[in-house]
This record gives sequence, C-alpha cells and structure tokens, in this order.
Amino acid sequence: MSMLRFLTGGESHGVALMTIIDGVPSNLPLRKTEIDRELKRRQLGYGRGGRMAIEQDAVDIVSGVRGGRTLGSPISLMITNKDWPNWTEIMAADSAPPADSVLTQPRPGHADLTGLIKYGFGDVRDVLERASARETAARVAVGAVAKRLLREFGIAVESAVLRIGSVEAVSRVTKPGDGANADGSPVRTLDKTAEPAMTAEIDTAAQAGETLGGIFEVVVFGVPVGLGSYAQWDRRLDGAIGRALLSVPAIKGVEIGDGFDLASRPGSEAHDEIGYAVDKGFFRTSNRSGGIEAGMTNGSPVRITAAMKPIPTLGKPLTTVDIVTKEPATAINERSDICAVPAASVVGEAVVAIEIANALLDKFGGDNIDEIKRAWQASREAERL
Ligand code: EPS
Repeated sequence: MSMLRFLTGGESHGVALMTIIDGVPSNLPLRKTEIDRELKRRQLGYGRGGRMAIEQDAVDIVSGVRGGRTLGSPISLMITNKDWPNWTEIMAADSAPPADSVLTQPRPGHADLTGLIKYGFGDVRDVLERASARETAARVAVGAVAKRLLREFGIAVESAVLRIGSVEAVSRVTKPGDGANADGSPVRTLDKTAEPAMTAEIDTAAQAGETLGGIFEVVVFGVPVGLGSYAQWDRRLDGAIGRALLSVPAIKGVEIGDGFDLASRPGSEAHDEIGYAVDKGFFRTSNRSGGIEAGMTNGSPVRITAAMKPIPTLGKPLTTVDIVTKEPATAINERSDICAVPAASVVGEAVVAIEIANALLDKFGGDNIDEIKRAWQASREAERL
C-alpha cells in the first residue's frame, strides 16, 4: 500500500537532484525554509568531506505548492548541485567524457564493480554517480514534507547517534526535543562524555586513511494506535521501515525496539505488559517492542536503531583489480567523508517519517488536511474502547 509515492532522480555531479512526491493532501502548510532546514542538517557532522564545503543544499519548489500550502497535486522538488559547473565536461549529457577521466579501478564495498557488470559499462563513473549517497539529499527533502504532515498530528520524528566506530554513547532519545539537543553536538550524540572520544576517533581515522561507521536511533513520538496492519504482509509497518532504512546507502542492519537482544531473553522479559488508567487509556509498562507489535503501532514511541558500515571510499584505498588490465590495483579514491553517521541519522529520520506518513494516510485517508484530521480525531477517541 502506498498512499505517498515518490521517485528520485539525479547524479551526484549532475545538474541537480529531483523528486516528484504524489499523494500529499491539500492545504498542508509547507514552506521552502522547512525543507532547507532539513537539507542543512544532513550536510552537517564531524568527519564530512570536501563536497559538503562546496554544497549549500537548498530546494526549489517546482510544483504542487501555492501560497505556502500544498495543492494536492504532485510536489516537484529540485536541489541544484553547486558542484555541477566543475563537472560539465565529464558529466555532459550529449558529448563523450574526456578519455583521461575514465575510472577503471572499482572500490570494494561500493556499487562500482557489480554496477559495471550489471549495466554493461566501462567507466566506474557511470555507476558511482547514481550510487552515491548524495541521492539521500532528495529523500531528506521528501522526508521534510512528510515531517510537516506528521507535525499536524503532533507526531515528531527525532534521532541521535549511539555509536561511532568503537565509541558508544549511553544517553538515548527519551523525550520529544532530544533530537534538537543532538543537533547541538558535532556528532549528533546526547552523551557529552562520549562526544570528544567520538571526534577523536574520527581524527585518528582521518590520519590513518580510514573511514568509520556507527549506529544511530530514530524515535517517533505521538504515534496513534494502529498504523500499519497485520492483515497483509506489505502493510506491516516494521517491514516498511526496515526496507526504507536498509535502502539508505551503507546501512547494514536495522532493529525495532530491543531487536536482536530479544532473541536471548525468556518470553516473560521480552514483551510489554498492558495497563489502563482513566486519564490516559491503555498503556504499556515498557517499550521493548519499539512501539510496533504485529506490524502495527501500539501507541508507544516507535524506536528503531540502524547500523551503518564505514564508507568504502578510503584515503588508504583497498586492493582491487583494474577492469581493463585485469592486474591488481588500488581502488579509486574520490574525495569522501571519513564518517557520515551523523548525516545518516538525519536521513534515517527522513525515511522513517515517509513510512509513518504513508501509514497515517493509509489509515486516515482524505484529500485535504481537515478531512484527515477528522478521521484521526475519531480514531483517537476509539483507542480507549
Ligand atoms: C555526498 C556527496 C558525495 C560524497 C558522499 C555523499 O560527494 P562527492 O562524491 O563529490 O565527494 O561526499 O558520497 C559517498 C560517501 C559515497 O560513498 O557515495 C552527499 O551529498 O551526501
């Protein structure tokens, strides 16, 4: 089920990144500044590379918004690549790239080699331009629209970094506003003790020609009961969230709630017991499930963690094979980030927001925002049985 649909297009060093979002209801207040704020957050983070010094990502709203409100028509967004003027020859649409620009040494861990084989190319650039994590800027723009929709219903999607390399943070997102607090940290952690150790580990990695991965969490506050469904596999919200996060470049693992840790516990310590109070209705005494049971939100905050592998473009490149000579070679080393976990946490918020917004529209429907609010209000009253 997809009420909210979108595609992205654009190469990392092409003219621009684009997206068309279909299914956003009418009369939703939406401003360019709100989208730009999210794009800016994605660019930040200690350990990012030279490209982020060039770009100042900002959106052009091309369609679907008039007078600061959505029209219910497709919303087309464009993020121009500031770097494009430096790439007009190599990335030209209608003339061959210079012969000396051809890249033939694929990076282990990136899309390069498999992409070359799959699409029948002889230049790694034909693959890396689209496989680049720059695409996530477009998804963050879509996520900003989804977040704006969710805000109308008091739903907030927040995140923080829990690990960078070997350094673990103990503080977690526990209340609305913690995500904004994490924005105040160069590594988006809430753990002030871990922060200097994290930045030091990034410095050490940079000196060694290394890159670093990590773990971040995304928490959604204010979710109503019953987003998603057990009735059909592709309506299970945990499945949709898992897919969305695993489709972000370099994400290799996703946990909902206590995730892998639940596997080693007895059943009596793995679930969330049910209580009832007149003032707040049904509630859970814990949140081990991460707010999702049987593919549906149960009213507790939705809590997700995701693991990011280290970026495969290394200052000290790995061994590969030149696709022309078939001789051992060192992998190409485009400038890159040392660590992009803080940025990935912002991307994580975006893709989760899109899935929650999609599930919300699926449940409450409606062409305009007021219609949806009426259905949402009726459902909230029904939560108490
Ligand atoms: C990125 C832009 C890219 C990379 C990075 C993410 O820019 P460039 O290739 O010009 O340096 O910095 O992409 C990767 C790390 C990757 O492996 O693809 C961005 O906008 O986020």
